[in-house]
Amino acid sequence: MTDIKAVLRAQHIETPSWAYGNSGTRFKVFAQKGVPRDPYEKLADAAQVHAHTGIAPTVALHIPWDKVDDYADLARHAQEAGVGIGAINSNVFQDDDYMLGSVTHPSARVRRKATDHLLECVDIMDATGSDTLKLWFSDGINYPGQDDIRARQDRLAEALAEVYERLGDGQRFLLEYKLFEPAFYATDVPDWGTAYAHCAKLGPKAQVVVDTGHHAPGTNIEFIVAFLLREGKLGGFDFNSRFYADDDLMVGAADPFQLFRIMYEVVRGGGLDPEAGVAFMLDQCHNIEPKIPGQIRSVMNVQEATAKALLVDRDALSAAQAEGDVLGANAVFMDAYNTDVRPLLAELREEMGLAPDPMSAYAKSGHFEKIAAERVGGQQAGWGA
Ligand code: PSV
Ligand code: MN
Ligand code: MN
Repeated sequence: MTDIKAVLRAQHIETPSWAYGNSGTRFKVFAQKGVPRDPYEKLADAAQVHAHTGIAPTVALHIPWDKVDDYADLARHAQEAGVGIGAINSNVFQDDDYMLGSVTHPSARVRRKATDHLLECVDIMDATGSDTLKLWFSDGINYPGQDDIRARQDRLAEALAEVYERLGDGQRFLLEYKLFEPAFYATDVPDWGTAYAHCAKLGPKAQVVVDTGHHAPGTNIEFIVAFLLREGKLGGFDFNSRFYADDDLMVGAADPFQLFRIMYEVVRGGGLDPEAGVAFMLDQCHNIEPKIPGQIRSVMNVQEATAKALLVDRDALSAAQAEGDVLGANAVFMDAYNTDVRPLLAELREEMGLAPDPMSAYAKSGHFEKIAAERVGGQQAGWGA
């Protein structure tokens, strides 16, 4: 039988630097107390999440939201704080030049500028030791006929090929898809199929990232996960929750059962093996809730879903499936989901030298009071920054 605790101890969940900054809605950014004033302080906050959960040892950066003069210095600072630099997220969506697109823009000048930014992100990977570049394009069109859908795919393929060529040994890029927003009529990378086709053409260093908030309502995300993992093309997750669109709420908050189903397919496909290279990242913003506890809660939610997925009695499930025992198979699956794994995880944390409840441990630590007093004028997470 799988040593569930050993697997859970080895799981790594990456938190995003932008989750620690001030964020809000299209209507208002709500400033909170103690929010980081620079990327260095974001890393310090991420280190708190790791210190209390023991399983969040890396932080994703977003460029230029986390622009600094010396990235090697930032990486050193991260290490001193007890975390490492994870994925480098590119940003080709916040410049006036990108109104009609970035790498798929009709103008060669704008495409060059966008691709140069992606290449600069690979330079930052070199400087920080990051092995993953995450690409999300807001590119698309709002009106039928606005631009040539097929030509935009050609331009996308050209840019991706140039970035792919630039990747060094041990580096990869993850291509993220999103159904809609900010483009509404036709998005250039709208779904996993489009992302998969571009990545498959390029080779093993190109994989797909599944942002759980980027699908149409009712989409069977676990099917996508199973399929991509089977093809060796599941590079990772951007975890969050959605009720309506790209809500970016805490993972596991809206639909913990869906998260369990996703994690079951990860377990089933060997996606928790470190060699599988699946990155478990959070992509969220905490508009109304405190940031560090919001991240701690999110990490715990992924961990709980993973524990439940590991508890599925695979032998019993296979036997029921082979016999065509529909209700029996479903019962095996639901038994695992309905198990309260919190005592198991509390025990695991104590074995790791941590407090059994990271939420109350953080609340009691006095860290929030300290940063609230020290930091004045925290940074905005990114949008409009
Ligand atoms: C886009 O909606 C997205 O999911 C991409 O991953 C961006 O990098 C991120 O959100 C920005 O928060
Ligand atoms: Mn995302
Ligand atoms: Mn998103």
